[in-house]
Amino acid sequence: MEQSFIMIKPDGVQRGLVGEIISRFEKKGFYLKGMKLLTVEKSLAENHYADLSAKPFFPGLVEYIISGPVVAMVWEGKNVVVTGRKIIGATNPSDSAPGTIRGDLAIEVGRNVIHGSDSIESARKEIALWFPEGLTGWQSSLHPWIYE
Ligand code: RTP
Repeated sequence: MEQSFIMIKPDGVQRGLVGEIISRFEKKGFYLKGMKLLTVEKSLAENHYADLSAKPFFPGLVEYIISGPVVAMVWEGKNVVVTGRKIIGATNPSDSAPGTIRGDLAIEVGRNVIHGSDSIESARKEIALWFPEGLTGWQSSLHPWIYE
């Protein structure tokens, strides 16, 4: 089944939003397949955001991601990549709809609380990058109550 890499950024951890964010994904019906709290090495942050390395905000973005612990997660479910992005909301919280994580919990683009993979291919790469040790292979007993 489809998986997405979701990361609560340092501002989300520092502001005590971990439970709130996890709750939104859990309540939707997605399965938590991997989770760890870690302080990010600069090389990992640069690698994760390599596509943005030419952007003027790149150095600030890397400093932000390494500024404190993050919660790295893998969530699983039907259409979790696209639906996860909808739950998260637009990149700039000024444009994020109320009811989304960024729309409800953030103000500035450079402190937008959470990352979510933007495609199935990105998710595959990001999960391999952040969870080289692999994932725990549990299955939810709630499956028949979430999927027809
Ligand atoms: P993310 O990768 O973190 O989920 O964000 P995204 O796909 O919604 O947006 P992306 O364009 O990939 O940008 C990655 C992160 O860079 C920061 N950013 N700052 N100062 C700026 O103009 C600016 N633009 C983007 C944000 O933290 C964004 O989430």
